Amino acid sequence: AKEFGIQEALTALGIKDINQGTSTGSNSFSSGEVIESFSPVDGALIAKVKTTSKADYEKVMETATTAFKEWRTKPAPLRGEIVRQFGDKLRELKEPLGKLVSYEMGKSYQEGLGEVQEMIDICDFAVGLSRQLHGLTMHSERPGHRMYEQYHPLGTVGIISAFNFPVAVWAWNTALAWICGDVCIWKPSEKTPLCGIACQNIAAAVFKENNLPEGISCLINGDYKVGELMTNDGRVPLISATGSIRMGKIVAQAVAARLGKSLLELGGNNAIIVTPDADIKMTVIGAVFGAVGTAGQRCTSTRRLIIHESIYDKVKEAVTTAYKQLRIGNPLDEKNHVGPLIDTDAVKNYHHALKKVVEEGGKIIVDGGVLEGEGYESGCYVKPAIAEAQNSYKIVQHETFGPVLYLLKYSGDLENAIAIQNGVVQGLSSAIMTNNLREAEHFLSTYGSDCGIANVNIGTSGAEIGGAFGGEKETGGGRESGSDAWKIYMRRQTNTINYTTELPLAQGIKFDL
Ligand code: UN1
Repeated sequence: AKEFGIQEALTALGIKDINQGTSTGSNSFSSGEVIESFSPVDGALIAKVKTTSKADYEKVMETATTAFKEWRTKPAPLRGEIVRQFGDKLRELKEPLGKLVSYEMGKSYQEGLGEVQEMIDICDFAVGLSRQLHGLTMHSERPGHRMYEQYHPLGTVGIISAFNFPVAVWAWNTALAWICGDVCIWKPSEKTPLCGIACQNIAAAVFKENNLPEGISCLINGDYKVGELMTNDGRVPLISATGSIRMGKIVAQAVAARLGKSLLELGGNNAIIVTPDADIKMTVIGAVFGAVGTAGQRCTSTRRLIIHESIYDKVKEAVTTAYKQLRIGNPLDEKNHVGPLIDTDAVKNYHHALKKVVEEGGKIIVDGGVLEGEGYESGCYVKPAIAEAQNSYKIVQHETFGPVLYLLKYSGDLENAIAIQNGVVQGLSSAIMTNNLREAEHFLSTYGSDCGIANVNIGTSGAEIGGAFGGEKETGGGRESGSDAWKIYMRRQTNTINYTTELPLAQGIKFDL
C-alpha cells in the first residue's frame, strides 16, 4: 500500500492514529467494542474503530435532534449553498478519497474515483434542487379560498449502506436529505468503517466553517445491531437501507411495525438480453464490465446473459476471449481490471456458486479459482468465471456477490427472452442489446422488462445520478438519487386558506348555527 500513497491519502482525509481506535466528529461518542478493518488488497489491518453503544446512540440522537431544530429553519437555497461547499471539498479530496475507497473496499482506483465523482454529481444536482422543492397549487372548490401544498423536512433520516459503494450511496441520500432540511445518521458497513469516518470528517469541516452544528451529519459504527437501534426508533421517520434482500426484509418489517417509512435498495439479478440484431462488440464491453467491474459486487452487476440461439456460439466465443485479457491484481495499480472480493466470506460464496451451478447441471466454460502467490496474500483475489446454465437453477435465481456470469440461451421471439429476464425475484437493472427498433421498444414497453432500470445498448451497471435509482419486486421498490426521489425525504402538507368573512364547508354541506 505504501507505494500507492495510502498513508498520504489517510492524512489528507484527517484520519490519524488508525490503530488506536479512530473517533472523529459526531462519532466521538463511540465507546463500544472495537471492530477491525482489513484491506482486501493486501490483507493489512488498516483500522480499529470503536462501535456505537446504546448509550452512545442516545447521545448521537440528541445531537441530531438539536441540529435539526436549527437546520430546518435555514432556507433551502442556503442549505444548497452548504451542499455546494461540501461538493467543492469532495473535488479537492477526490484522489485521496478514491484511493481509500479502493484500498478499504478493493474496487479499482478508477472505480473509486468514479464513486467520488458520483458524490460530486449528486451535490451539484442537490444544489439546483434546493431552489426547486416545488409543490402544486390547486383551485379550491370554495369561493375566496386558496389551496396549495408544501414540502417540509421530515427530521432525522437513518442511512444504512453497504460495503460495495462505501461513500456514494451515503452521498445520494445525504445530499438530498440535507437540502430538504433533514439531518442524517449514517451507519456505514462494518467492512468499510474508515470510508465512513473520512466522509464524516469532510462534512464536519464544512459545517464548522459555516457555524452550523455538526449533528446535521452523524455517524454510528458497528454491525446490524447498531442499525437496529435506528430501525426500531420512532424518532427516525425514514430509514434508507442498501444491502441484501435478507437485510431489507428485516429492516422493512421493523420500520413498518412502527409505521415509519423505508427506502429500500436491495439485491439485483441483472440480465442483458442479446438478440440476433445486437452489436457484438458493444455487447462484449457492456457484459464484461458489468460482470467483472467491482469484482461483480455491484447491485447492478451483470449476472445473466440471455442470448438468442442463432448467435449464441458467436457471443460465447467473444465473451470468453475477452475474459482471457482480464488482469486481476492490486486495484490501486491502474493496469489491473479486477481487484479482490471484500473478504474471505465473499470468496466462500463465490466458490459455493461455482459448485452449485455444476451440481444443478451447468457447465463452467471459464474456470474460476482463488489466486495465490505474490500480491495475492489477502486470499480475496478470484478469477472471474462463466458458466452455461438454466434460469430455473436455484443458484441462478440467487444473487451471488462476485464475478460469476451465467450464459442462458433463448429461442424464438423476444418475449421468450423477456420471460427469462423477468423470471427472478429481483427487479433492479436490465438491458437489451439490439439495433432493432421494434425489439428495443418491446423491451421498454408495459410487457417488457419489469425492472426499475431498463437500458438499450448499454450494460446493466453504471447508472447516472440524474435518474431515479432503484428497483421493483424484492429489490425493495425504493428510488434514490435523481428525478423526484427527493420527495421521500420530505413530508407533504396540504394547506387551505380562507380569505373571506364566511366559512363555507366543502362538499356543499350546510351547517347553520
Ligand atoms: C450499488 O451497487 O449499490 O449503477 C450502486 C451503478 C452505480 C451504483 C451502484 N452508479 O452501477
